Amino acid sequence: MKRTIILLMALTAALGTVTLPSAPRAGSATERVIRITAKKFEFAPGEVTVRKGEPVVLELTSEDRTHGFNLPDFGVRTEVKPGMVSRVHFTPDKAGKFNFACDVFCGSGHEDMSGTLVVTE
Ligand SMILES: [Cu+2]
Repeated sequence: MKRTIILLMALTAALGTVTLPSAPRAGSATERVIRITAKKFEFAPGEVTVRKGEPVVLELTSEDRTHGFNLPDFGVRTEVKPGMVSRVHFTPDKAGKFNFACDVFCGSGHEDMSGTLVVTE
């Protein structure tokens, strides 16, 4: 009986030490933050390089009017409005070069408003 109690106490202590260190969730701390500015009719930077498997958060702002940011290969899409920061989170799971583009008509020149996401192995 006494042995059972000691065992239980040991187990409780062991479990306690297992659960404690994971308490504060790292969350966005491991994400790489990439800032992209949108304006007629370009994204800056126009080319962004990330690593496959590395979680990223894109922080998009607009310098003039509402634009769109569409990166279809990774299912990423958001609107970019002046005075606001639009955040999109994703983890690239394939390497290569992928196009992103504005998909909110913003004037003549809109068709050329695009950029490249380079994902390295
Ligand atoms: Cu546009």
